[in-house]
Amino acid sequence: FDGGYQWFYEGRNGWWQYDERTSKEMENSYKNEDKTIELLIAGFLYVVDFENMLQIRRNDPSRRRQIKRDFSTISKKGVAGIRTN
Ligand code: V3L
Repeated sequence: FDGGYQWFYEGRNGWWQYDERTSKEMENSYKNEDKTIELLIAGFLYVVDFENMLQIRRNDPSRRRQIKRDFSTISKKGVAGIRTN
């Protein structure tokens, strides 16, 4: 979307792009300067912490991943667990 930016979460040795719907939700919250939002992903609730740029599983905060907002053209593993390269 906007300016060619997308949202990404950390994988084992690279970045995964968030699915389209979630990315849009994150972009809206980011623009709104929200500090956190909650996401439902594959049956789990996650908190996105925009101040620390982390995604944290609500019922197990040890499960955390770095996130970033970057150009949609960066090298990535795929989208939401679906490999594209
Ligand atoms: N979108 C989709 N699936 C997610 C997301 C998300 N934002 N966050 C976690 N999961 P955890 P490699 C990832 C999945 O953080 O080989 C990738 O999408 C997560 O999937 O412990 O390590 C790949 O499918 C994981 O399966 O709560 O790069 C897979 O890992 C599960 O939720 C392997 O990627 C638990 O994640």
